[in-house]
Amino acid sequence: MTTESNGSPRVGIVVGSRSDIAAAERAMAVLDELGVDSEIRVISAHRAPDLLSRFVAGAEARGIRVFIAVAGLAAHLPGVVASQTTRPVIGVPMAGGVSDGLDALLAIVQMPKGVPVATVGVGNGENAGLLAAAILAVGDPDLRARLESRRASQAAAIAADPANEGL
Ligand code: RP5
Repeated sequence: MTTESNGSPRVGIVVGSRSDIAAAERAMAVLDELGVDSEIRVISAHRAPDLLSRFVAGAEARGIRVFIAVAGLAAHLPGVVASQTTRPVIGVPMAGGVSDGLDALLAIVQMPKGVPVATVGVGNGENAGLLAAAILAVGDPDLRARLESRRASQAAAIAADPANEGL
């Protein structure tokens, strides 16, 4: 298990392998930009199931409000995390394997009923971070304002593209 943390984390990001860490870092970067502290752990659901359970239980007690779980191949990590918490869990499928990420995408998005996992696009750590922030923003007006401002900047940058002159 490894920790990267930037303060008192509200979002717990867990990856199934070190090979997934770039997507986790993209989630952490966007959360950082929005003033949301997060942490990254490297814990395989099938190679270290007891450690994963300890992480989920301990994370909740430390104030984690939302989990992001990043995994490839059979990609059961997000579902296993969700089975142990009622906090929202966002799954990030990773490319690789026989169908270059389609396997992980279907594994995560096709979570059977009773225990939901939200799913973002293959490798899309940035959207996972933004969705985690949107969930937290429901009860945090300052964060909501920062999210709205980010959206406005994004739209302004597109409007400023020389191809859009005169619109
Ligand atoms: C999954 O298997 C991980 O999430 C990773 O995406 C994939 C490959 O893992 P490594 O072989 O790189 O450890 O458990």
